[in-house]
Amino acid sequence: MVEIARAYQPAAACPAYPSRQQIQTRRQEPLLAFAHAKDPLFVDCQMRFGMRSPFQILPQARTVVVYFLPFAVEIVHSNGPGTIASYEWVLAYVETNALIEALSRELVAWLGKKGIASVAPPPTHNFDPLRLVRDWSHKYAGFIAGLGTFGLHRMQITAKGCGGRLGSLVTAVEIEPTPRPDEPTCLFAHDGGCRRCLNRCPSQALQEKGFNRQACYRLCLENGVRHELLTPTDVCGKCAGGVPCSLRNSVEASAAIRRE
Ligand code: B12
Ligand code: SF4
Ligand code: SF4
Repeated sequence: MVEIARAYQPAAACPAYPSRQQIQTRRQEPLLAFAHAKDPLFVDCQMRFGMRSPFQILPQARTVVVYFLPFAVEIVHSNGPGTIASYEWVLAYVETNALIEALSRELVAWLGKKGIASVAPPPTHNFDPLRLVRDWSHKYAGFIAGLGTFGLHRMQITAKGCGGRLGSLVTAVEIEPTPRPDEPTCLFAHDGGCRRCLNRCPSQALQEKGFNRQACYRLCLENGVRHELLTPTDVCGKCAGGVPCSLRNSVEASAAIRRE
């Protein structure tokens, strides 16, 4: 799958994805992880958050594949300063959503030709507009597959940080699950030593003990209006820019600095 993502040529089959010449977003190598569809944490996710189980998505599910497409370093850095989402971040959001949709479509078709049934939930924009939740969480799937852990900012922090986008695919093929990390990847979860993302949030949606998703969404929509030349969208990500976990597992990175 990494090979497919690496060698990816925009498919004419996906009109949402612009031709390669038009794409400006640069990304780092994708990360990939696998969870067993019967992992008990999926049941936990169903009970605690009302998520669908892999079997409700695909009755013959065996594996949940989760991938992270990290944005190029300069894109993540561009969203560090100020309170308005940078043009580069907004463009990366739009282009990477389109890439995930195209990738999902191609993977499902490719596996289908081999007789393997698969379903890929969309990257976003399928959530309940009032409650602002969806019944499938790429983040939770990533956590179960060992791609990363949750940060204080509620996003998933992978080995390449949180500055990028997640996709997942439920498939009927059996693949050995990836081990989950033993340690958290967020410095706050590790030893309470960081709260940078809270200070970065322009809408105060993000608090140590809560998250006001409506306030976050309002700001995301405002940014969408500012960047309306791109396409109507909802985007911010200031909590993911200019923080220790933007581009790396912040706990490992700070341990490495202490060792030097
Ligand atoms: C609805 C939605 C929103 C809503 C609400 C967000 C929210 N956090 O609730 C709004 C519009 C506000 C929003 C904003 C943003 N979003 Co959004 N959003 C989604 C969407 C479509 C569904 C999320 C959802 O409803 N899940 C259901 C709920 C119940 O689950 P959850 O939020 O994923 O997490 C629950 C559990 O995991 C659990 N949990 C939390 N901590 C822990 C810790 C442990 C140990 C455990 C076990 C569980 C646990 O608690 C959560 C329930 O409150 C997902 C795509 C998807 N389908 O997954 C993208 C997604 C979560 N968004 C994403 C991003 C990047 C953003 C923004 C930065 C906007 C931007 N692109 O610039 C902001 C960040 C806001 C923030 N700090 O979280 C990415 C996250 C990437 C990452 N590295 O984690 C996703 C995965 C899209 C993608 N395809 O990449 N988003
Ligand atoms: S900025 Fe600090 S506290 Fe916030 S999620 Fe990243 S590592 Fe955790
Ligand atoms: S995306 Fe923006 S508004 Fe939402 S929590 Fe992060 S910094 Fe705050």
